[in-house]
This record gives sequence, C-alpha cells and structure tokens, in this order.
Amino acid sequence: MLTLITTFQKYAGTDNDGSTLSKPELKQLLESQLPNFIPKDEKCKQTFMDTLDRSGDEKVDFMEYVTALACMTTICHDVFTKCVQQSSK
Ligand SMILES: [Ca+2]
Repeated sequence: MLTLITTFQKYAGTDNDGSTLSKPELKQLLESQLPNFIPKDEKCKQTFMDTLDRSGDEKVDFMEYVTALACMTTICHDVFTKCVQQSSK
C-alpha cells in the first residue's frame, strides 16, 4: 500500500496540484512504472488514459488510480489462474 501511495504522490506532485495526476503526469507514471500494461500506440494510450479518468475532469485522482490498478490486478489474476488450469489439463 505504501508503494501505491508514494508512487502516486511522486508523479502527482510534479505540477502545482499534488492531489491528482494530470494527463502528462499519468503518462509519465504509466510509461515508467507499467510499461508492459499500457498500449504502445499513442491513440490507444490516450484512450486508455481517458478511460482511467472516470469523472472526465482531465485529471486522475487517487481513487481512480487505485481502482484502475485493482482492475488490472484482477484481470492478471484471472489470466494467470486460467493459464495454470489449462496447463494442468
Ligand atoms: Ca498533479
């Protein structure tokens, strides 16, 4: 949990609003911390970031960030579980 919080704060604090991630801050965080989980295509990457911004205010707050990570973690868990099940058949 501490890593989630400190990573968010590190990237959110590069402008004058440390409580939210601007689109450039979000892009920097995703590209440096989650490079294998985001689309490579710039248009798809923009759509991905827009989807994280659930409120549509052009910023990603901590709740939106944590919700996205929880969803991504759940999907990874499901994929790994299915792969293990398939490989044991
Ligand atoms: Ca910010």
